[in-house]
Amino acid sequence: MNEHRAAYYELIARRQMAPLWESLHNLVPPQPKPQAKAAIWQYAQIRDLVMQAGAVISAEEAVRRVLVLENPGLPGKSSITPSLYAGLQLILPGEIAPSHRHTQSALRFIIEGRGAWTAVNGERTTMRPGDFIITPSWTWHDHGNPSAEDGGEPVVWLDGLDIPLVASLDAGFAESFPEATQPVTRPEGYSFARFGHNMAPVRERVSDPTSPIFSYPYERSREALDKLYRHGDLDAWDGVKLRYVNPMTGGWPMPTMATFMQYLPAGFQGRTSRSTDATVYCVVEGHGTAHIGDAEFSFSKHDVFVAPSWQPVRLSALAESVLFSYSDRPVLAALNLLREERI
Ligand code: GTQ
Repeated sequence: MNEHRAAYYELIARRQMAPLWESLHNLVPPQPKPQAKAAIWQYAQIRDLVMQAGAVISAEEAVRRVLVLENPGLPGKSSITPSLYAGLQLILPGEIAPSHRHTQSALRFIIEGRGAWTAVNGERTTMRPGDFIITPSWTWHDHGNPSAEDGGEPVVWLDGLDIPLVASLDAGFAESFPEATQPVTRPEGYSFARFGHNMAPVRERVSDPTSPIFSYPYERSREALDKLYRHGDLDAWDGVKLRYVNPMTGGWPMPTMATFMQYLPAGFQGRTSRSTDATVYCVVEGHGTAHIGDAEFSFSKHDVFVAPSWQPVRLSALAESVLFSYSDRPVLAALNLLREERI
């Protein structure tokens, strides 16, 4: 850079100004250039470490005993994509993760163990592997696990939150509930009875953008995928893929996060696609290979992997496989920034 320019840049920097022409191509790139990298967390390699967290700190002291899955391209950001967070939460028999609420929306995808519960709006939902559970923005929520005598076992789930998105908007609020757990005022299954059977209370108004169903049981999603596959509904890119819906709107279950479940038959070799919604996958069943950009990952049951925005993704299955996934698709769609390409 010539001296005249360098001196000028120093002068304007003192007035909190900078020359756009030095950064225009970075600020307005011809296509997305994600800092986030394709990455995988293989459960076989991290499970012991997740369980060891149980001896390091109690759920009560930790408030949330979670190992954050941090994208290697976003160091120090506690983010798996620029807008989304992922973590593995452990709750041991007899423990409680105390009640709080925050403006960030959360999803729980149960990985292993059963019998723990999460409470939202006075209703507890029992967790089972493969269940997709929602904690809507600004609702009190606590998690708990029955004692070992009552059949409690260590339960691990994937937390998906819009923490980085909310942080980028400076819109985070949080508070603690005065008690460890919120009062239980409704029987388990109450919300599902009201909204989970393709029916809804007659006089219910739609005012909330978040689905009134807290728990989408795996059994039902799995059965739907199975039936569609048997009928021959196999997409060359996606296998059999369904999105979860808010039954009151037909839209996404949460305002900021979309969730999906897909089935890939044994031997499936998917074609390549890409999209601007960076996506986090969790393997529910099976094993196979994910090609994401230049990366190639072998995935197995319970692994978590992430595909950054606009990176070509190609999935193949060695055994019949089921993948859960979530992304910020509702945000991109609402802002007219969703682009997809099937290659
Ligand atoms: O369970 O409320 O992984 O507030 C991060 C923040 C879980 C939760 C996380 C949270 C929670």
